[in-house]
Amino acid sequence: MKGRSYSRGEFLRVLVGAGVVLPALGGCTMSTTPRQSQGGSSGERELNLYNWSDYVAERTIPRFEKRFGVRVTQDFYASNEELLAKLQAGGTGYDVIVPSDYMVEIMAKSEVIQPLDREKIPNFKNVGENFRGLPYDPDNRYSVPYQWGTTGILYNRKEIGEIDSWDAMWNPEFRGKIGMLNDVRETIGAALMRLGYSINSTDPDELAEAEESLKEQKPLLRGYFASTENRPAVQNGDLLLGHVFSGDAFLAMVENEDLSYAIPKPGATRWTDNMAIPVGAPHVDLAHEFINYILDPEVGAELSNYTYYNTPNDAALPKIDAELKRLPGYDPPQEVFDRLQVIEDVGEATRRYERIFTEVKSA
Ligand code: N2P
Repeated sequence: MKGRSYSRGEFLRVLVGAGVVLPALGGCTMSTTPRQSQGGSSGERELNLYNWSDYVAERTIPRFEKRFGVRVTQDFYASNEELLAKLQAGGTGYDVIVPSDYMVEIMAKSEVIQPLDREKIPNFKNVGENFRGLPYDPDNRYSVPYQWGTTGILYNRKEIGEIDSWDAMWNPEFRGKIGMLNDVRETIGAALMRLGYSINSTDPDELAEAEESLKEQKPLLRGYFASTENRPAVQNGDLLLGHVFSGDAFLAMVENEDLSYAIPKPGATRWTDNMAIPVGAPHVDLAHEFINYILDPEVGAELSNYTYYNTPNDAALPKIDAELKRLPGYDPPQEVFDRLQVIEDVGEATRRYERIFTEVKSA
């Protein structure tokens, strides 16, 4: 490394290598610009971004601010449902949000996001064929892809040996050392897939079985469902197995070679996250500029080289770190890819999912 463009993992390794102690390493979220009320008298342009935690590169935002003479404020969420609830409560002032596949569809149907002006997003041309016109937004009317990845299990291979199925998360041997995501669709989805059902099942019997199986698993969990906490907990040994998004797993693996990532059998999630503009966004033009900026090849590559997620940007692909491409599971081989499932809007059954998750959590 030449000391200029570290990805996050590399940057951390350099610090650790230099003997710098990072007590907060596990739980840290990236530096954020605190959300501020309006009222700047300078006439400076503002953009309000609401994104998943740990989901931009260190330089993504500062560079945009500089290049466009803008001030960006950022807030963070840990699930699609948290994002939706916030928007439905109204008056958020957000300009750009980053929902996953099924949530784009839900938001478009419930009119909380607005159609994009594609003329203002010339870099859309960089988006790969496989990431355009996906079923949740067939004409990319409301959304353009941001990053993609899988959801699986980050685990301590040295302690428990190689694993390849969801059953490991239900193994009583690992009691107290298992962490599932606090995510209604991912967590019920894991239970459904373990039982051999579709992640999008709306069959009441299959869902009841998934509920039973999550209730059976619950005493084995560390105690609570968590999202951003699972990675650091596996890193510090509090968990042996954590249900995580792939980028989180890869970040942990480059820090500690005892850790591995499983894309479990018989099925696991493949997701695409997307940029969209809420209805009522105060800075719609600037929101388009931001979306276009993210789709720049350089910016897109930098983003994925830092977060360790995959890029849907074909023009960015040649700039993705070779080290990253070598990580097992980063570029799933065809036979693994074939068992991945995409979460879809389940319509009416959404309420049933919500009820099940609430009951599992309070069981
Ligand atoms: C980033 C979370 C990735 C989003 N911390 C999963 N869809």
